[in-house]
Amino acid sequence: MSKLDSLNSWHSDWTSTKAVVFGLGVSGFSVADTLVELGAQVIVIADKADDDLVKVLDVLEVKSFIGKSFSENLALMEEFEPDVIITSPGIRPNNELLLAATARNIPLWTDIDLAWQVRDKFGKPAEWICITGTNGKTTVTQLVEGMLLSAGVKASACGNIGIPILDAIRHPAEFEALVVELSSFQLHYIQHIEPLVSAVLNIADDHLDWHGSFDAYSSDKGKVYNNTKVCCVYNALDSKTSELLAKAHGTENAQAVGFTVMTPTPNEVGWVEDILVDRAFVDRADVADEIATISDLVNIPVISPHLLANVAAASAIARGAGVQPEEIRSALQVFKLDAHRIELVLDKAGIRWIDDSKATNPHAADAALASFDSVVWVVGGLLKGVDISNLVQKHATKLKAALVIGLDREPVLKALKEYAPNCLVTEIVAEPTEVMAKAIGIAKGIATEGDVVLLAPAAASMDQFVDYADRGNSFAQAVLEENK
Ligand code: UMA
Repeated sequence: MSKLDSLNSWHSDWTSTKAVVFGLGVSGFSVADTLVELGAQVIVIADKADDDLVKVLDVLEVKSFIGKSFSENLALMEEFEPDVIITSPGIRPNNELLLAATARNIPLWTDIDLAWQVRDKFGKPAEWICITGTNGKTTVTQLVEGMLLSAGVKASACGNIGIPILDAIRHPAEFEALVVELSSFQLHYIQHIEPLVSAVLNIADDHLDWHGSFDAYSSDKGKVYNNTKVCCVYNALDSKTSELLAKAHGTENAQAVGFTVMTPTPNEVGWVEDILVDRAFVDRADVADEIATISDLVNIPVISPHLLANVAAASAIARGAGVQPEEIRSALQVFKLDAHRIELVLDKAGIRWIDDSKATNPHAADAALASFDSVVWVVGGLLKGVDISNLVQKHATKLKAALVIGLDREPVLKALKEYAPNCLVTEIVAEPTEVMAKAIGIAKGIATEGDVVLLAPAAASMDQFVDYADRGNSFAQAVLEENK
């Protein structure tokens, strides 16, 4: 039996455990901080880190080694003789230090694995509701959190959404349920968790450069279903999600429930025109319960098909976790989308200017483009090894114009030339600070009544902006400036 096997509780004796924390961002810091609280022996290794975090580690008397070479890091690890290495999710599996640790049979965890072991800090552990997918994860996680809160459950969203799960585990509120957004990176490394309810919302190309292939990416996502206790939710219109469920293990006692934007069949939650209907958590196959209607979504200015899918998914997940239909309806009535998700920036002279900067891959951009009929499209950025041609081909007829931003412009220009010959294409060559002003200036000259000027770049933002929020803000600022 390995030493780690006996460390299955917050209240285990962690004092003789040695852990290398690899990476010092949001999750790495929460891991080091938790291990200190547990009394374990910790060192932190990272290629780079914020000075502020290093200073806090100094106060906690944790040694950190930042920006060392691989051979220096390896020497540190060998001298320290860790029982476990806990990696940040963003670090790639082919990282030399991780490969060296694996070759030496040092177990590899992430913050999620540590959180699972110590989830009983306050006695009865919170139930975990785990959500993944290529797109919509954050919105569905927030919706489910709202539905649980509406049912009077002390719930918190955490994980890839930005709140490290260990912060939620240690929170004095003593949560009863954690709605855990899991990324493909976290799932790649994950060892063993037992969700109450789990869901894969959809699977499309993303992060292929990190995972190496689509199959590797999607099978990592499918790990979320393993050992689910009560309910596994899949997308009835995306057969890849049900295929992943079929391959999962430890789901024998869990109910499989589909969600859909179409009329639901038995065992599904979906939409019959404007009515959200439950045909899964009902007594008989021929019964359908109304959960809510579109008019309950009072705070959502643009109701897109993917929002309806997200609402159906969240409702299926919440019903699986025991939330009643009327509690779901109350949650929907107060729900607001985060910024940069099909956000209406301006509606003037019949032209709508919409910020969907969160569309960081073609699948997300597809959902945005599907919501409108005549589009002046702001597209491009870092493509992350993903091909954009299918997206262009699918929406070619509605593309009035395209303004191509970002570093990876060539493949976008090529796809537009080949598949959207009638689309007016402009390549935006400008300094990062000028990109949006230039693109929006041109869009203003092209868009007419009935058009939507849509920022849905189908690509990551870090080539020209700090992040997708910065890109969206820059779009909004340029739109308001140009329409003064
Ligand atoms: N580092 C190295 N070497 C490397 C890469 C990173 O040393 O080659 C170190 C550096 O110290 C760096 C740190 O690792 O500062 C960064 O770690 P990280 O990239 O894992 O990011 P964290 O700050 O720990 O944040 C992570 C998630 N980020 C990623 O998975 C990239 C956050 O999701 C998450 O909110 C947070 O943990 C808390 O759980 C963000 C994200 O962009 C939102 N996720 C991706 C997405 O949604 O597409 C997957």
